[in-house]
Amino acid sequence: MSNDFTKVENPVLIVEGKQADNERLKAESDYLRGTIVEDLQDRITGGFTSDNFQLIRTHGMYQQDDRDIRAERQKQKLEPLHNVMLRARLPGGIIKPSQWLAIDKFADDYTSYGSIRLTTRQTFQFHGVLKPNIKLMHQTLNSVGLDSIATAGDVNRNVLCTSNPVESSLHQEAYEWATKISEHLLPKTRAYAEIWLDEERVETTEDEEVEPILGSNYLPRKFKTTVVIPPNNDIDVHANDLNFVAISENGELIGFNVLVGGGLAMTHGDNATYPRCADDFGFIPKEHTLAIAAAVVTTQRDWGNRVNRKNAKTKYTLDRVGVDTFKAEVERRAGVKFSDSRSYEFTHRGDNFGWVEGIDGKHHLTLFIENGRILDFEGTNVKALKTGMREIAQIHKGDFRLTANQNLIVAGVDAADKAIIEQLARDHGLINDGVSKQRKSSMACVAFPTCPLAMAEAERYLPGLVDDVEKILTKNGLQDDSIILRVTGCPNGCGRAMLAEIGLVGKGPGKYNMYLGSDLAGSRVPKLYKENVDEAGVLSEIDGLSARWAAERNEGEAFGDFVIRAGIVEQVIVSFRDFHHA
Ligand code: SRM
Ligand code: SF4
Repeated sequence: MSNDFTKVENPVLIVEGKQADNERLKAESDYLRGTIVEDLQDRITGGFTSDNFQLIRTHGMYQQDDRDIRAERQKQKLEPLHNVMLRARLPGGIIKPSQWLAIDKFADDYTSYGSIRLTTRQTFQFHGVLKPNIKLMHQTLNSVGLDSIATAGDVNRNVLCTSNPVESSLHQEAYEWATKISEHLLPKTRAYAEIWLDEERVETTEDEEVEPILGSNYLPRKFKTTVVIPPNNDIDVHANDLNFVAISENGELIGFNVLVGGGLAMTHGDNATYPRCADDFGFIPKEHTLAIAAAVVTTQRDWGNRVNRKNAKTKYTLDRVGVDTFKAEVERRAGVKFSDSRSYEFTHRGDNFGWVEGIDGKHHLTLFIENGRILDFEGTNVKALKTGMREIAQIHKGDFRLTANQNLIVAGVDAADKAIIEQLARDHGLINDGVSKQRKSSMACVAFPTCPLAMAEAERYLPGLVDDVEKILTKNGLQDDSIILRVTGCPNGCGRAMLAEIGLVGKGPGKYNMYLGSDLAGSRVPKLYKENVDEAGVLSEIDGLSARWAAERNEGEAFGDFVIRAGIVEQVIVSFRDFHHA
């Protein structure tokens, strides 16, 4: 297996041309060190300069500023109020109460928003950490066994795992695989430990490979991996480059079906970019998991497009070189042949709220956290979510599981502790019986004010939008039904709108492209229905469409299936390259 992306086995499959600037930047970074240490000491600016602006991403941070106050600061001739967002690494989303207490305190003491933001990839983010506090942040995380290595940048990101609180031993094994895959694919450079934890630099000898899997120039683009336990596709496989679908017999994990090449992002007006479902490569016994993971990653590393970052993800590599060619190369590198896929079925997504008893007799409480934002909200509808979580963490003996839908499970509760935990959750608005099924089926990305790429509101738009949608559904006699509704502030698709029954994709302030027609299992990318719809237009479209759904649907027919059967949008996408036509 070649470890340097320039020494590829099949050079014909490389995209020729001038390499993207990120390739230079990674090559010159001295394995992700750059001059971050020097930059940290520079207090003239609150930001990171030149390449370090990008390099800190591989250490799990993004430089941001509050867009609500950007113009005002510009008027006052002040530089933007630079700060960083940190995204932690949390394979499978599991975090201990003691760790929670540490992040809770850090969010209070050192972040300008005071919140812990649960993400669509089973981890948490801090927003608004100023430069002088960044090192302390990493040291705080490290002191409780957490880090933020490789949660951003051209590497394998946080590895997801279905939360499945019921089947404890199957979940435990799947979770252990998620952790092992995460460790196996992590950057091996010691840059993180040196820069943030003040560890000594250990020089490597010339023939010692620093990055045997990722290579000296890391991956062409971000890479996302999951372990999923059917029938719940709660992690949305088709948003990910590499998925291990757990196949079990008599409750025992025997191996995985491997799905490669999913991804949701696109760029408005660029038809060479498109969302794409992952392809099923076949089944492997579980002992080959790490070899297959490394083979998929290294094939993408060597064949991925390093010229145009917009076409650099695995999904485009598969379409360019052909699925069979890519798969054969993975088999060659891993020394493992895929056998026929084992049968499995995804029937649903999302989380099941409330208490559930696991087969080990432990109890698990799934809490709905709107937009994943854990904060003590002020106002009439007091929701002291952050205090509530802290008080639960102070007495909870199990762990917490973050879900890939921005929610949280208080997991592993003894029967004797159920009542007190439920009481704390109710007292602080973490359980609210009035939350509708529709609200629980809705999700949004962060967008304004922190996301620099946001074109339209998402997190701040969703709660009011759902208020209105609830009213519309009730008016149309659909108060007991719900539609998977997702809003994303730009076509990057972080809120996974491109796997929603109704997906709203930000186009400009207050304007959204409306996509319709994914299914409950998340096996279908929705189609464009209307462009540039304003907020009033969104409501009137949902009104008209849901009225037709109520009147014309077949018994039990979901909204996404109905819009296709009724011919409101076309289902069949012959080739994802044709996604924008038809
Ligand atoms: Fe994302 C970039 C937030 C899940 C596709 N995403 C960003 C940035 C970092 C903006 C930036 O580059 O400066 C956003 C920071 C906003 C903020 O202020 O916090 C951001 N993405 C998020 C989160 C927090 C959304 C959320 O509300 O939970 C999710 C964090 C996940 C995590 O914990 O790792 C998040 N992002 C996703 C997903 C959904 C998923 O993975 O399940 C996608 C679509 C799936 C996919 O990758 O195809 C996604 N984010 C992107 C992209 C487009 C990538 C591409 O293929 O072109 C970008 C922009 C980029 O990479 O250039 C992006
Ligand atoms: Fe930002 Fe766009 Fe991602 Fe939303 S979808 S968080 S607006 S990059």
